Amino acid sequence: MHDHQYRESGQLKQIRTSGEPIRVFFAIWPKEAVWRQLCDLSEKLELVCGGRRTRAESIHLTLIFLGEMETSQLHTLCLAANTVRGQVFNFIVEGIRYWKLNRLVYAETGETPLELFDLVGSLKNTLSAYGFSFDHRTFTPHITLVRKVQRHVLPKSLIHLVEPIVWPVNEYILVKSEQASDRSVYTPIGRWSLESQR
Ligand code: 2AM
Repeated sequence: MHDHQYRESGQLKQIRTSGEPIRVFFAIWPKEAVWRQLCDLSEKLELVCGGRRTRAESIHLTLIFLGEMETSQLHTLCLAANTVRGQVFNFIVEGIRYWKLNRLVYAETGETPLELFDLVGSLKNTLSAYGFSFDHRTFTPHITLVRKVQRHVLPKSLIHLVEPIVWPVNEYILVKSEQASDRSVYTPIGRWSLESQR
């Protein structure tokens, strides 16, 4: 085991890693009230659509999926993230959609906040400059709520939520993804604060 140290909002944190390759992605993760609302939504959808809802603790929005890398690269990845600047924003979950090709239902926003586009753009530029590779397709924010959907008849009240979910975002995280027998297990390994709007 090795300890990697990196700066996180002025503090030093430690990541314990083995010599195995590690699968990682950057994401935003809901807390408390927003988390509960997204869980409720996934439970309702599972009843309507069949399939398997995302486990409560795994609900998130991916910013950049990096995939597998050597654990020795993690230190540099965190140093790169230390140089990224982003601003706080509200992500408004306005409704849900069915993605036929992947047989999943996800939550989406009507208009992606500029701060979110800027954050992802800044992460992409910085990670590229540090030599990391990832998928360069246009960022389409989505929160996967149900997989392996069996019925794609979605209730109108959920396609456009009567009460949109307002998700205040003030940090983003680096997540380790591990494959358990039948599911992915996500563990946060780094956390970076976003700056308050002036
Ligand atoms: P998904 O929810 O649409 O599957 C962890 O796997 C996270 O990274 C998920 O949010 C997943 O999106 C996203 N992701 C993006 N590209 C991926 C890829 N090529 N393989 C696995 N996950 C990917």
